[in-house]
Amino acid sequence: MISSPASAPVQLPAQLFAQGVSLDLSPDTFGFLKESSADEPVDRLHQQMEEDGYLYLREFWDRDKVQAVRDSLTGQLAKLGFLKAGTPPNEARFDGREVGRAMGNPLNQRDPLLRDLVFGSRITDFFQSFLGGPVSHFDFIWFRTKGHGLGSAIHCDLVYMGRGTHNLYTTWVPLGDVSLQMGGLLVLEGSHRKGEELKPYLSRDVDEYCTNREDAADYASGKKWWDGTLSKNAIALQQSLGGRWLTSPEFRMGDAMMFNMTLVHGSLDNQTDRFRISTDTRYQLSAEPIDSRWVGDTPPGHAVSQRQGRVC
Ligand SMILES: O=C(O)CCC(=O)C(=O)O
Ligand SMILES: [Fe+2]
Repeated sequence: MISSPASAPVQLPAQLFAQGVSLDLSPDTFGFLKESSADEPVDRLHQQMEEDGYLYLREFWDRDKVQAVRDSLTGQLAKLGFLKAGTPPNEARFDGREVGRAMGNPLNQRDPLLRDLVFGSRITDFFQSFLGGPVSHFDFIWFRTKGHGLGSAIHCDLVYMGRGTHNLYTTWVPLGDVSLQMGGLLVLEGSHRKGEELKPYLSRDVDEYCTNREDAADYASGKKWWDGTLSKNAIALQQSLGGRWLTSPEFRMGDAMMFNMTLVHGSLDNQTDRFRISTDTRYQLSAEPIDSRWVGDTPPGHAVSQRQGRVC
């Protein structure tokens, strides 16, 4: 049993896993995210972001609005044949076939309901006030449709999107209620303050390679790629950096989880027979430089054309 900030004690499942590693669920190594509200004064929100590296905003959007997006995406999954035959699409029952990683995910980037949610005025007004000026977002939307099995590897977002301003924020959006067993976002407490320890990692970029290394040609041609994983072992990483692993007792439709580029995170493995569906998107001041991999009608993303060599 462990207390969540605002409510009754939460009954934890027997085990929770990150990349197959069973987490230590004792209170000094595991806990729940602090909750904030978008209505708090902006100074308070800045302070919270500074302190924690994230803002977990409950009920940021109307549930109905998020449900409409979920309906659209589960409808697409059903049409594409990913859902168990004869089950209601809203249940998003996994049929054993993975939908694909964020880069190759077949869900529709242009879905108007989704774009209205993640790029609409509710969130852009929020960031305009939070950042203190007109905001832009990356055009690319990262879809996560995780069936039974491993969650996302542990990483910081900076290594995937650090070619523009680092004053950049991710918003992770659960498109359905996500139980502990279904595997929501998992963040390492205080890790955004570990700049010194993480310097060698944070100074890298997944599309960069060392021209003075033997395998430079393999990286330049796309034969090899570093996937940006910080660690495959959540326990070992926690032992070296400190902090508890944090998640929500239940991420609910309508919640928004915003965090900075240096917060260490991944997601819990999915122990259920349903897809965990979420998106993540990025916001920054329009006046600051933007990482060109993620803008335009068809952002190049991690295409080989984006590889850059340097002497390391
Ligand atoms: O949803 C996930 O599994 C990972 C999300 C993530 O890495 C992000 O939001 O930056
Ligand atoms: Fe991430």
